[in-house]
Amino acid sequence: MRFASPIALFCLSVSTAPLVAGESPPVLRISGQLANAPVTLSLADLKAMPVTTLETDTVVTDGMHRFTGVLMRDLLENLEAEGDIVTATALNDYIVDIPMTDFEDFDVIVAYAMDGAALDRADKGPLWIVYPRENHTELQDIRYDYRWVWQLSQLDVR
Ligand SMILES: Nc1nc2c(c(=O)[nH]1)N[C@H]1C(S)=C(S)[C@@H](COP(=O)(O)O)O[C@H]1N2
Ligand SMILES: [Mo]
Repeated sequence: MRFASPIALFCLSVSTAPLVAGESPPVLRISGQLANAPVTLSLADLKAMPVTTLETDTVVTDGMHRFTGVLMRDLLENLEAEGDIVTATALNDYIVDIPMTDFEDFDVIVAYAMDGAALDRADKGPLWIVYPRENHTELQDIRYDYRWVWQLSQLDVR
């Protein structure tokens, strides 16, 4: 594990079981205006944070699905992120700017599982930004659809 500091940070601010460093490979790099940048997190790091589940449909799947993950708001607060924009990058080099206000206004999650199964790389995984579009009609809009970054690999706060 190259960056040990995020683990210490999460232990300080989140009351969960201690993490085992190096248990799984990095899946998410977070850079930019943080207390301690960059931070590289594994799935184990994310799973050790408070869990949020969200039931919603999506524009690319049929019917309702139950997503499991971490609130973007919690993740960014834990890292003491300060900024107006989060630039999200995916494994397929898709890039989109997301206003920080989205995470204050809505319970947006970084999902690592759908319907109880891990999201795999061949199908939107390992991480997918998921909006609670079922609960907010204003989110049922193309402006938000393109912020549902699948195969998420990086966040840059500025
Ligand atoms: N990684 C990644 N995420 C992405 C995209 C993409 O090309 N790559 N397309 C975005 C856009 S433009 C939309 S409308 C939604 C749905 O895209 P899809 O139909 O290509 O799955 O996902 C968003 N997330
Ligand atoms: Mo799109």
